[in-house]
Amino acid sequence: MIPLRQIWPDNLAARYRAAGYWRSATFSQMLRDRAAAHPDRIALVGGTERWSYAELLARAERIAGGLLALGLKPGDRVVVQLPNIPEFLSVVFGLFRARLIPVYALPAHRLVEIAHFARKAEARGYIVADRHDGFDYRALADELRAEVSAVEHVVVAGDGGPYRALADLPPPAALPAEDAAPSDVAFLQISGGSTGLSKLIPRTHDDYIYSFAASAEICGLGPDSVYLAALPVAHNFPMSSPGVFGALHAGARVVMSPSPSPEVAFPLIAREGVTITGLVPPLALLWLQAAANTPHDLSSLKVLQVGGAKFMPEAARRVRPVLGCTLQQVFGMAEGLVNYTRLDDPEEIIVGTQGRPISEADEVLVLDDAGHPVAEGEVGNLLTRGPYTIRAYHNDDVANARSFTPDGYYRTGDVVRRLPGGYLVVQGRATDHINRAGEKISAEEIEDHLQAHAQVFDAAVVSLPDDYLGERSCAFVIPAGDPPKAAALKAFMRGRGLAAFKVPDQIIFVDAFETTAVGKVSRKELRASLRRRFLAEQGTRA
Ligand code: OOB
Repeated sequence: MIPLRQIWPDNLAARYRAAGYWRSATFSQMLRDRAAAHPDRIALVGGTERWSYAELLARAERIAGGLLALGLKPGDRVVVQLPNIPEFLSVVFGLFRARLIPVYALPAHRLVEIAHFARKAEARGYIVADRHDGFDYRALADELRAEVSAVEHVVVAGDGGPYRALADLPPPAALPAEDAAPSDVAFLQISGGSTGLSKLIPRTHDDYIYSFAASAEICGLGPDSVYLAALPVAHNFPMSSPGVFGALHAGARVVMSPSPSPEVAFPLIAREGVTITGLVPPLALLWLQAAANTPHDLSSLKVLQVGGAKFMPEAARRVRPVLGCTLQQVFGMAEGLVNYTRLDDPEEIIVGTQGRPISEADEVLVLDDAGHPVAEGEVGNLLTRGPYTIRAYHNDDVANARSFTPDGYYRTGDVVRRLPGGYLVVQGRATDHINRAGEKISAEEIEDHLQAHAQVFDAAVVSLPDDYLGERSCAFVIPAGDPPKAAALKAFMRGRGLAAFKVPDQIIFVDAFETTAVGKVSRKELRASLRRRFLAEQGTRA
């Protein structure tokens, strides 16, 4: 197995420890400490379950022992694909306790993505829910095992069907006496996937615990806070900004919402006295609309976080008057750096910027295309390094060479302006991905799938502005002979086992792509020019 590593240079690591950013703690220790300090306090609410901190710990330890009894060995990687149910947290804390490595997949992922994660991580286990949102994950497990035979163990939260149910693990094996080391990789998170398939992001106990503990402080979390996990909790935003882990770190309560829709989330806010939650911009728009005449009492909500994609100032301005709470913009990335507007910032900053970094140790560069720093307020490429930003992806030399500078800065691909005080305004991005309501889609990956269709000669996928999604995906397709029906091409894409959000929203057939005199053009220029021409024809600005 390729070892998991995330290594900062010694001098920086020493600085991060000395400054107290890295606190030499592990996930298991954190849960044990909290359960010892306030065993009976409710940690987690979901469905009909209400678990105290002591109960969450007991369940995690039971799962840890059961997974080891199944035959998984410390160090093994386990793909976790669970929706927002309490078992998400008992499972991942169980994995940490058994020194197994979770690989986080989103409920929307399908065979293409899951098989990729399982192969890249060399996973031996797969933990899923029985069904969620009308989809049967046990059937996906069948397909995964047919494709990646190394995945020997499937465990199902709910009705196991042909597989082992989580509630029915074998009698627990002895747990490892030693905790992981704080500098060990705790889990693999997945990247937004700006080029090609998602990369795996190794995060250590030290760096991740720092990021959510500091986030919890910035977001004002305390024992009386109630965090609603509305977005899929496997994503970095609801997981750690401050998310469910930040809430547990603060001794607060986590409420799992099975869906982010106002119909499901509003009654939970009212019933549980939710004080803070996080949304992507399209959902925030939906909530603003629904809140205007809801019968549910939302007055407990103090902070609405919005991030994952750009929240436009006009919508941002409406949060306080409509919801009666503070907006907090969150601009983060699974690779590390997270920026927040602070709760007491002036309204212009809250509405008009995407916040500033968590830490004074976050080093931020804004560079022109030649690599020179731009003046304050000017547009440039964002690069960063710091105490919770990775230095390398797992098992991907090509991506590492492209995404990191020799002195360890991560090239975010985002184009920003930096204002006085370090506040960042996201202007766009340099890479060709589509940010569809916070879900990142690689143009390249989708073009590749389109080309697999017999009636597709060539395809270029671009983002188009969309009032609701922020961006939607549009595939320009040169047919090979008779063009297929757009609906048939979409069905073909779904049949490839891709997450549904990656199926192009719009397909436009064209006769040819323009070429330069030499007869070729970079994919990047091609996408840009197709997008420009289309928008000009529509009379919309790019
Ligand atoms: C979050 O993480 P990822 O890894 O899914 O996506 C990161 C990318 C950023 O590089 C940027 O392009 C975009 O998503 N993004 C934003 C944004 N927040 C993220 N673009 C504009 N405005 C924002 N507020 O999306 C993520 C991770 C942790 C916290 C929040 C979001």
